[in-house]
This record gives sequence, structure tokens and C-alpha cells, in this order.
Amino acid sequence: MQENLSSHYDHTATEKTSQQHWERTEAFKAVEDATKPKYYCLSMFPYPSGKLHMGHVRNYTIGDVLTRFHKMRGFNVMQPMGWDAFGLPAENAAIANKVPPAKWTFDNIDYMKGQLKSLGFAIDWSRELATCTPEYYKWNQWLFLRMLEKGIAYPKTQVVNWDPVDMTVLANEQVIDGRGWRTGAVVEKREIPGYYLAITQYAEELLGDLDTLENWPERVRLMQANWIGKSTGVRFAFPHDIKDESGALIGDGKLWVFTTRADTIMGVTFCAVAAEHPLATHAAQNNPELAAFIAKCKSGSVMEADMATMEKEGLRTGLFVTHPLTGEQVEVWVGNYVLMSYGDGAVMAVPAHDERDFGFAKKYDLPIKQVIAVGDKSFSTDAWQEWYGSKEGQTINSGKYDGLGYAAAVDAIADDLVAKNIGEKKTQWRLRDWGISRQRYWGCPIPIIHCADCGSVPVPDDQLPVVLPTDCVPDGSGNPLNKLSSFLDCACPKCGKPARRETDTMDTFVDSSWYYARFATPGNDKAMADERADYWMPVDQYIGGIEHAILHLLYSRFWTKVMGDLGLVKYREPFKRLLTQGMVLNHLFSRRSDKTGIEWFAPEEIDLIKDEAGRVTGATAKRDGNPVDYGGYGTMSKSKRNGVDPNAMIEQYGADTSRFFMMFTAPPEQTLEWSDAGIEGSYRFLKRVWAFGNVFANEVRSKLPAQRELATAKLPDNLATLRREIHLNLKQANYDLGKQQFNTVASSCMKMLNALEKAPRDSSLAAEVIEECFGILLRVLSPITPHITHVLWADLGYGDDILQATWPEPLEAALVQDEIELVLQVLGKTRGSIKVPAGADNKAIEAIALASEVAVKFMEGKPAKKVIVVPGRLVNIVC
Ligand code: ANZ
Ligand code: ZN
Repeated sequence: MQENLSSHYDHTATEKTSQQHWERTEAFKAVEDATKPKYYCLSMFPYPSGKLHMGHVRNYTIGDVLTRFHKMRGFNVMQPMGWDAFGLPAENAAIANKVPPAKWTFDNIDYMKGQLKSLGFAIDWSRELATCTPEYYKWNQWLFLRMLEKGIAYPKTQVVNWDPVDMTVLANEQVIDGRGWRTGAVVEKREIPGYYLAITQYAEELLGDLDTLENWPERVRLMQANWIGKSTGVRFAFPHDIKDESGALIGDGKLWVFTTRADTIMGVTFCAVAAEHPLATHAAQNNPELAAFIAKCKSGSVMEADMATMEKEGLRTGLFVTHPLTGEQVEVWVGNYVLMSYGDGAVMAVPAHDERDFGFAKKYDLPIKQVIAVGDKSFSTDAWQEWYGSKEGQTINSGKYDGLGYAAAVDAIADDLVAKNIGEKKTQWRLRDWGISRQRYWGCPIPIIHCADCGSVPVPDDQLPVVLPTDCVPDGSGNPLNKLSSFLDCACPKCGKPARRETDTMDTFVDSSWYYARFATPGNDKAMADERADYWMPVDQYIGGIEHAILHLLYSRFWTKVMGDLGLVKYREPFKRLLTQGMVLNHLFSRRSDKTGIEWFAPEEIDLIKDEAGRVTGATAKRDGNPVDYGGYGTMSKSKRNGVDPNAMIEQYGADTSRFFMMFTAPPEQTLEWSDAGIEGSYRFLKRVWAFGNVFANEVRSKLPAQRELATAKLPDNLATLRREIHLNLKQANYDLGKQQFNTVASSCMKMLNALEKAPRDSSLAAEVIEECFGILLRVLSPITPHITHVLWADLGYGDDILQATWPEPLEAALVQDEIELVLQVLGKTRGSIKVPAGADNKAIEAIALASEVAVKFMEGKPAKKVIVVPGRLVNIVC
């Protein structure tokens, strides 16, 4: 026990002491231990972009609170950290600063690791990994080769963005308004070979297993389900006799389409095909206008989100196909809203019942034929009505199918198409296979060797890893590996002749698809995952941003299932529970000018104008006093200059204050609005905790009896009330921790401190109650603010290490109330209240009520006819 607790709260010293203690005792080193329940807590690892932003701080604080809470609850806890270290920003930095991406990346890692350490996170640094190291990415390559053997990885041509000036492939984010980000040249679409992973083979399992992820946010599961996009419908063909130049029937004389609304088949008035469809290509051969339209469609965006909102356009092909059930001739159009990558790249158009077809038919004056009726609602071609697309109605104008509901009509029509051998029911998936080839330098090399004689040959396992040279400095003109003979030139593993190495690297989503499993298998260079992964996996709690709701989580789930099928791991889902934290927001200030466009101001460059209620109504710039536009709260971002630097905050207020503010201000899933006042308030709270530590050291500790008596003593009212209040708050805090509502845990701590500050300190019993209650506060607070609680716990003599302390549970004895208060009514009118012993039965309560002063006064001497007791609430005397 140290006697000299400093009188003022020195966050820098406190944090240094605690962090040194954790380092010295290897407090967060995780060791497999079958005798304890394990808890693997993982926050999404950062990209080493340069420095942490507040979103990181929030993410990792949430993970740390959960980690520390579970550790104190007796779990064997692991919280690792690493670096998602490949990717484009390192190449861009290389171009700008002429340093190799490797150096930039490792410098950033050093710096950011220091920042993480200064926040006091309970991380097992012995498991640290960076995905750009050969020890790690060797296993990307190894698993890729296993996938290749199983047919899960396969080569296929892919469409890429081609910058004709730099002669290089651009990532989607390097294409700005259709032009290359560096050269400004109009980007072309090119077809080049690449490797794909057959995630679609797992579509059914990826969808079905979403049901087992009960502890994932509902909206994330929904987003995944929509992305996988299972739809059941009918695939059938319109026969035709359109032939190519060689006289062969195009597509064997069948135009295939996929529809979820086969019940509307008698309402088809035209067909529409995608710009890339063979019929479109054929029709364009002697139709320059159509050829130009197709070229325009191909160069445009293929984002599905854009498809929904863009202007629908099309052109006639002059070709006709035959309706399979009516035998009528149906005209074929090319439509920009038809995707080549979905279904068969063609649709049967039913303008009466499909909104896109409706818009298209109106625009080009094509027939609209109603074939579904809903009640007696009247159909008009003037404007689209929501009910036109309903599945609730019955077929009309459909010949022999008239009068059927949705399911019956689909069945009858599918049966007839099957009988004609021209269609069948089919399940269609929106999910596409995952193209992983990137024409970039700073990524994991794809382990393939190209030989003139043998073709594409996999690199043998004993030649792994294919090491990426780390001293290249890209200059923007394409992948430098293509000019590096020391990398390129190699011998063919099959025939031994000179051959060329593949220079494409893997999508960085590959790196993040299995890092969580590697954290459990550190240092093993013989296996991708070992029995330690069986112990730690799956991750019990995963925490990260909602922006990763779809791709990262889906790829990780897929990767896990592939590893499972290869017998490498025993689990089918990597993340048991998922928390998606909200964004960190701050005020936005800007000024528009004709010369420079929009100019953003950092909050510290601004004076706020507030109304009487303290609401911000406007702002002026400090530099010139002129008004700037106040844009409310927006996500912190570099470009809008409303970020707050974690370092500055840690220096001024300390890590504990930052952590407390993050937890206290909003529930973890919600957005968090930055506020200087909130930071100040958090700091003040911690100073009060420290001050109370001084009260304890100076006024309370000396009064503690050698033999503690609290367990058996009868407490006076004021002490019983204090103790009850602390235990009630503890009960609430434990409940909220279970629900991951850390903001209310923080407020329970504040309530505990309020109560403690008012506590009597005049007796040995009071000292004992304070000792117990402050000990509870310190432990409940410790996952959120671990430094201050570590020092107070040790220096006030509670124990050596608060991390080793047991988590407090509320005591029943402290929660019971000796007396409870009941409302007293006479003839149904509330007249006052009475106090009764907590365990009193109705008879005893009646007696106390009738004898009370209030009852005697308002009964006016009349005898009681009846006394009604509502337990715990009131007594009503009828007289
Ligand atoms: C006719 C029809 C009538 C349709 C109707 C809908 C309503 P989901 O549910 O997302 O699977 N479709 C099919 N292939 C397409 C493609 N390559 N590009 C654009 N649209 C395509 O969507 C299936 C529906 O999307 C299909 O059902 C088809 O339009 C369209 F009253 O067929 B429907
Ligand atoms: Zn060869």
C-alpha cells in the first residue's frame, strides 16, 4: 500500500504507471487454457493509413471494455491486433513521396502502434501480424492453390478499367467521372484474364447460416441476404430463327429469360436484352446507331444501385422472337436497364406489371397489356400505380390461365413450359463469383507461373511464399513488377524452361478474410491454422463499422467454410456475435466562394453563435470575423476538416477521459456527436473520482476497524440507503454490460460517485460501507477507465492489481429495504402515507394503517367497514 496518493489527478503519470505495470506483468498475454471458458474479442484491424482517427478510438475502446469486463469475470480472454497492410493508399503515397510502399506502411504501423499503446488497450501484442509480411500472405497463396485444385479458384476473363495514357488498369475508386484519376484520360473497358473464387458454390450455405447468427444485428443479416439475393422463378426461352453470318442459329435458336413473375407471361409485349447480349451484338453489325448505343451502355456504370435510378433507354434491334405459349411475334429491344451479369441478360417485358418495363413502354410508345387484376381496382396506362406490381391479384386476359392466383398461375405456366421442353422453375442468385486479380504492385502475389509450353502452372508448395519485392517505388504507370526481371523471370515448375511469373496480386479483401484465425495460430510456419485456433475460434465478439456489413463479412464467412471443407478448421461461422459501432460526428463549417469552390473550416478556426437555449445557430471564422455556413453534424473526415486528433486529446485530458467520453456519450451502435463540453465533463468526473480517492485515503481509511463488521452489522438508515443505492446501480450496470449498453454503465458510475460524495464518514461502520462501495465503483469503472482505477485500487490498498479482482455482484442483503412506504387512502382519496416493515403481511399492514395519525384524522371516528391492501403500493380504508 502506498500512502502518498497525490492530491491532484495527474493523468499522464497515472497512465504511465498503469501501462508499465501491464507491460511488466504481461497482463494481456493470452494462453490457451482448457479449464477456463474462453472469450475471443476482436475489433476489425486497421489499415495503417498514418494515424488513428476517432472512429478507431471508438471501435477499440468498445472492444477493450468488453475484453476487460470478461477478463475480470473469469474468462480466458484474447484481444489481438494487427494491420491490414496491403492496398492502394501505400502506392499512392509512394507515387507522391517516392518512398517504397513497404517503408511507408511500416513507418505508419510503428506510429499507430504507439498510439494504440497510449490508449491502454488490453492487447496481446505477441500475436501482432501484418498482412504484407511473407509469413502471413504465404497462407493466402497456399489456400489459393488448394482452391485451384478443388475448382473453387478458376481463371476467367474479366472486364477492367483501362487508362490508355498510363497504359494501366485502374481500380474503381481511381476512376472519377469516367476518367483516370492521374491522367484525366477517358477510361476504357478492357477484357483481360483474371482469377475468380467460386463463392456462388457456397451461396445456399451462406444464406442459410445467417439464421444461426442470432447475435448479429438484424440489418446486417438482411444486407447479406439481399446481396446473396436468392430468387425463385422460371427460366424459359422465346424460340427464334435468327442466324449469324455462318448460318448458325444464335443461341441455338432460343432467347432465354429469367422471370419471378411467370404468372404475367400473357402480358409480354416485347423483350429487352443487355447491351452485351449476343442478339444485340448481332443486330448492331449493320446498324451504326445501335452499335453506338451499345458502346455507350458498355462504358457506363454497371453499379446495380445506379441501374435502379437511371434514365431507362433503349433501341429496337429489328429482330423478333416467338412467344412460347401464344405463338405471337415479340419484338426484341436493347435496354440499358438489363444487366448481362444477372440471369440470362434478357427479360420478358411486361409493362403492365413491372415498373421498369412500364417506364420503358411509355417512353417508346409500346403496348401495355394488363393481365393481373387486384379486386376491382381500375387499370390505366397514364401512370404507374404500386398495385400493378402486386402478387395478390388474379390473372385476366390470359386465356386458359384466367382466374388463377400467383402461385397457381406460376405452377400452371411452368408446367406448360416444361411440357414444351422450353423452360423450368429455377433459383437465381444475385451473388457473383469473386474476382481477386488486381493489376497492382502492393498486394499478395498470385502464385502462378506462365510457361510458353505448359500454360499457367501453379507454384509448387515448397516454393511458397512467392515473395513480393519490397523496394519498388511505383510511378503511376502500371505495376512495377512488370518491369522487374528479378521477379518476373523464373523456371517453369513443370518443364524447367524459362518462364514468367504472374504479376497480378490478390484483392486485399483476401488478406482480411482469415486474419482472425491466424491470430490464434501465431508463429506456425508449417500450418495455416493449428489446434490453438480450435481453442480460440470462433471469435466471440467482433466489433467494427457498418461499412463492412457486406463484403468483408461475407468473404470471411466464405473463407471459413472453404477452410472447413479442407479440414483446416472445425467451425462453419467465424464470428459469433457482431457489434457495428456508429460513426463519430462533429460540426461542419464551410464557406462557398466562386473562386475556390467550397472551403471547409476546422472547428477550432470558428466562433460559434448560440441562441439562449445554447443551440448553435451560426458561426464566424476567427481569421476574419465573417460568417461561415454551419452544416450541423457530419461524419468526421479529413476532407471536411472536422476530425479531432486523438493524440491532442490524449495529451490534454488523458486516455481515460477519451475512453470515458466515448462510452458515456452514446450507446455503441449509435452515432456519437463530438462535444468539447462532453470531454470537459468526462475529465471533471475523473478528477472527482480521484478526489474521492483522496477522501478515502485521508478521512476514511484510518477509521476502518481491524476486524470488519459490515457483514453482520445492523446499519443505521443513512448507511443502509447509501449501500442500497450503490448495489442497485451495480445491478443495473451489470445488466447493461450484458446488453452492451456502456453509456448507461458510465452513468451508473456517476450516480455511485454522487452518492459516495454525500456519504457520512463519521464512524467505523461508515468507513466500512464506503470501503465496500468505492471498491464496487472502481471495479465497474475499470473496463472503461483502466488507468485511474488501477492506480487507485493499488494505492488505496484494495489489492495489487484490479485486473485480478473479482467482478462485483450486488448483495441481496444490501438491496432489501427494511421499510417500505405505502400510499394511504381513506374512502379512495389519498390522504398521506405510512411506513411498514418490508416483510409485513396484510393483517399487520391493516393494523398500522388504522393506527396511523392520518387515518384517525380522516376517518372522523367512524368504524372501518373494510381495509383494502394493494401490496407494495397502497392501503384504502372504507368507513
Ligand atoms: C417479367 C416480370 C414481370 C418481372 C413483372 C417482374 C415483374 P429479382 O427478383 O431481383 O430476381 N430481370 C431478369 N433478368 C434481368 C436482367 N438481366 N437485368 C435486369 N432485370 C432482369 O428480379 C427478377 C426480375 O428482374 C425478373 O422478373 C425480370 O423481370 C427482371 F411483373 O420478368 B421480371
Ligand atoms: Zn513448362
